[in-house]
Amino acid sequence: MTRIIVQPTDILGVVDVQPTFMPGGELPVAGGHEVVPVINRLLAGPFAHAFATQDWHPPSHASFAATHGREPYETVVLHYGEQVLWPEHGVQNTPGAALHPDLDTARIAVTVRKGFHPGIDSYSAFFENDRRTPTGLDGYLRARGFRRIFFAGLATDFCVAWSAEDAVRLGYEVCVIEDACRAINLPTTDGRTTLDDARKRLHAAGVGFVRAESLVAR
Ligand code: VGL
Ligand code: ZN
Repeated sequence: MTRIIVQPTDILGVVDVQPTFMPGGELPVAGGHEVVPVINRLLAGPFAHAFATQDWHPPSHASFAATHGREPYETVVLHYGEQVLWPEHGVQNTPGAALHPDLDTARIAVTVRKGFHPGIDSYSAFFENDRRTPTGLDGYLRARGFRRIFFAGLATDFCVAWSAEDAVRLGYEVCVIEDACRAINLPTTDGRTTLDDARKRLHAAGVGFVRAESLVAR
């Protein structure tokens, strides 16, 4: 099915397209680099407007396993709830934390940095992981009149999923461009994965799943 992009009110959300989340980076997502050309095609064609997010942690961030003397991918409870502990990644001003150098940023009007408060993580483009403290992106999007957000980037089951859920909660129409995303895909209970769980939550929230080639400009 073809979907018409309504250029004045549709925006592409480019989530955490940073070398730190790609093979060779600190928190590598399998195939993470493959989203770059797909996103560049979306930015050159169907979408006139885009925003980006950038994971931007201080050293010794609360989401880093080493900060707690723990191993990566263990889960802990912090003051705002459960937190997966990650290898050190997305450290401010390191090469891995830059937007990927091949990303076409011409149509990216705003980049929201997140996760810079030392004691709290931020997966979502809209709120810190307490799901209350805003990043300010909602104000920007509202002021510019955007009503529908198409998400692309990394990782499907964490920052893309949390952003998409919050966007629904804030009243946007939301789609995830599946082939413009890649997942971390951690095992959860009874043979499921974080990607299975994220998909289920997003479907329940009314998020649409689309493929890049189905999107065309009017
Ligand atoms: C992300 C884990 C930690 C993401 C960021 O971009 O999905 N995942 N920080
Ligand atoms: Zn992070």
